[in-house]
Amino acid sequence: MKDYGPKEIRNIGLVSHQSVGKTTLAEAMLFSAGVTNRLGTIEDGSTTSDYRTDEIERKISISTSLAHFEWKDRKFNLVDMPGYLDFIGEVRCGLRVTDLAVVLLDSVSGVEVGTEIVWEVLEENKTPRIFFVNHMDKEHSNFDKVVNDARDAYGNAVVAVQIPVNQGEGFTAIIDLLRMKKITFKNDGSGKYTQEDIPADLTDKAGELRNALIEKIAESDDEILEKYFEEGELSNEDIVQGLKAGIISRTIFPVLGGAAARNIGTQLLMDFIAEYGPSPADLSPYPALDTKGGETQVEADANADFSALVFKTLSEMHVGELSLIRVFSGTIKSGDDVANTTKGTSEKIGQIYALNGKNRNEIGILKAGDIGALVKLKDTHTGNTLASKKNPVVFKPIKFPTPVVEIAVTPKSKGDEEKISTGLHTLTEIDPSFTVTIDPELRQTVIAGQGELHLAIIISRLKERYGVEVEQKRPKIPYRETITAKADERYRHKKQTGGAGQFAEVWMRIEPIPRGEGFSFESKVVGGAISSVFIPSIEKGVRQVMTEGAVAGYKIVDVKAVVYDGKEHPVDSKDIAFQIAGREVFKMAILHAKPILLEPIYTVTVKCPEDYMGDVMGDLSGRRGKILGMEAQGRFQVVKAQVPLAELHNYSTSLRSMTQGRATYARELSHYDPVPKEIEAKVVAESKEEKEK
Ligand SMILES: Nc1nc2c(ncn2[C@@H]2O[C@H](COP(=O)(O)OP(=O)(O)OP(=O)(O)O)[C@@H](O)[C@H]2O)c(=O)[nH]1
Ligand SMILES: [Mg+2]
Repeated sequence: MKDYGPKEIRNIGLVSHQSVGKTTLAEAMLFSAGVTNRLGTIEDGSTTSDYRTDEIERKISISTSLAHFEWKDRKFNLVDMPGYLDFIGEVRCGLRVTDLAVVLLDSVSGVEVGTEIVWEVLEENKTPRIFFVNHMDKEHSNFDKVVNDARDAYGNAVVAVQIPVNQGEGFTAIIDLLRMKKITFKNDGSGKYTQEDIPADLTDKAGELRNALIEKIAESDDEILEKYFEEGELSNEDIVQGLKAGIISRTIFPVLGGAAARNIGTQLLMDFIAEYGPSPADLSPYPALDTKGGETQVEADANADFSALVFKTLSEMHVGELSLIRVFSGTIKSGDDVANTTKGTSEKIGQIYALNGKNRNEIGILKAGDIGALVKLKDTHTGNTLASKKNPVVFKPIKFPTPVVEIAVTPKSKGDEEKISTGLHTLTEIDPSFTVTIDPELRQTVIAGQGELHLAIIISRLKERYGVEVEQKRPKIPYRETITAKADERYRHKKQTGGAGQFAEVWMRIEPIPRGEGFSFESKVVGGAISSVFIPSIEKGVRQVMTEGAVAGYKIVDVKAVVYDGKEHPVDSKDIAFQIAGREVFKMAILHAKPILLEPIYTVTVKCPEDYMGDVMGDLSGRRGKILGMEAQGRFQVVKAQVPLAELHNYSTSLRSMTQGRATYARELSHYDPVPKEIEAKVVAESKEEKEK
């Protein structure tokens, strides 16, 4: 392959609601550019980017894939991201290295919830973008309606640069408003086309839309706008410059269309990107941080100091870990020594590859603006920065969404604990939108992610890669025990077996203290009834009960304990005896101080379209939730409520099905509240049952 500079590279990210045709579009581009010699399909599992077994089986994209090709003297890097909401973490990674996002819209459904969610990430990253209305060969396709839909949602920057001629079944022809020609594709998937003048019945519409487009382009640059007022038209040069500027400044979101599965419109899209799409040189410099966290920049220049973002690590069967990187500045070669500036470690660069799905091609060098893969890095993971040791810049970390579903896992066979923990740990490094917490208090390992499918995929990878199977359970709730009354108890511990005996007697008062204050321990023993050396022993015994619980095996909170008297024996009193007496007297006191259970209450924030608000609030109340308030936020309503954690199991899944996937939610621990009596009895009974097992 030719050596492409930062002006000639196009880093394209494909994003959309699920199943709009991103992977199929990537396939059509690769075929059109001659990288593949047949058009793969989702149906027979033969596409370049959905090559993993789980993707082929489920017919959806799960991981980000890379592909590249040459077109019109440009090098295109394609980043094909999944559309299914569970994999939004992949989109957050991929969009960090995208210079131009192609947002696919369905020719019938237009803007969907997945489009809205992706749009938020695009806005955060300020990514230039164009629309591609796909599925134009479907019945009821309506390009104009979709363009209007997008304009309603995203404003006047949305402007059509094409008109479909025969949308719906049998779709083959498109009018290109920049060339002012009608282009007719062969309907055999070859992508071959012929070009003619615009037919008479469409000249008026084409003329009108072209004027609107030219006006929009003129508005992107004051100088061009002046020319436009003087001459009423724009030169080709001005159009290229103005359109490119509008795309970069995000004042123009051009809309194109086609039918990827039939390879119709693909090449017009590729031509459009080659001509008007921003290059790394256009978007340079890129923001970075210096070693002290101060803001700095890097230039898309192959001769500058090296810097790259590891935007994704893939753990591939039989290959090991592949680190996908985008070089933002400088050049990297096999054999180079570079810094991992996120971790403050050093990495030696081995082979460097260009990828087309699973196919790897060793290239040995990667320059500013380009995307490729590294293998066998020691300790570098998703989101890390690699940079020259001379100028060790760091890129801002990738922002991952917090998990919304969780499940507790235990090994199916004894002895697999170690393997599971290593496996899960590696999987979180690959995909930080998934987390693992080992909870010593409840003795459980909890995995959490973006949806049930996300967790199912993690569990199947654990089996595939690490050979371990797990049982899944509903995670235990971290209840707390506390008291609601005072109590006063005495306990004598006495043991006389053979030689040395044990003796200790402790008198103790306990009382509740305000919520959140935890634990307080005091000694008011006078006259040496208990020697001061044994006071810490008593406290140790009490603290043991505080962590183990007295009622149902949960941590005790908000109790004050006072030792005020007792007895000791000159020979038999010792540390262990007072620990035991302390433990037992405290346990008895708790049981007599009207103990109750507390449960964690979460503040839940749900964002959804107005239409679903009633259902969402009704459901929250059904979950013992208290609605705190509601407010409008753009096209959405946001409701805040406090809900017990015990009622939030699988909430994300039911919220999705309740709202056709149009709602999202976040949650955060607020405080602890008493558990209602009937539920408390159940929890206590369950914990007894567990103990007896
Ligand atoms: N009729 C028609 N079907 C299409 C077209 N493009 C894609 N499809 C079909 O739409 C389905 C989804 O296509 P994909 O390429 O997997 O879509 P995707 O956006 O990559 O899906 P995810 O990555 O899972 O979100 C497949 O069955 C494709 O064959 C098209 O232009 N016309
Ligand atoms: Mg896909």
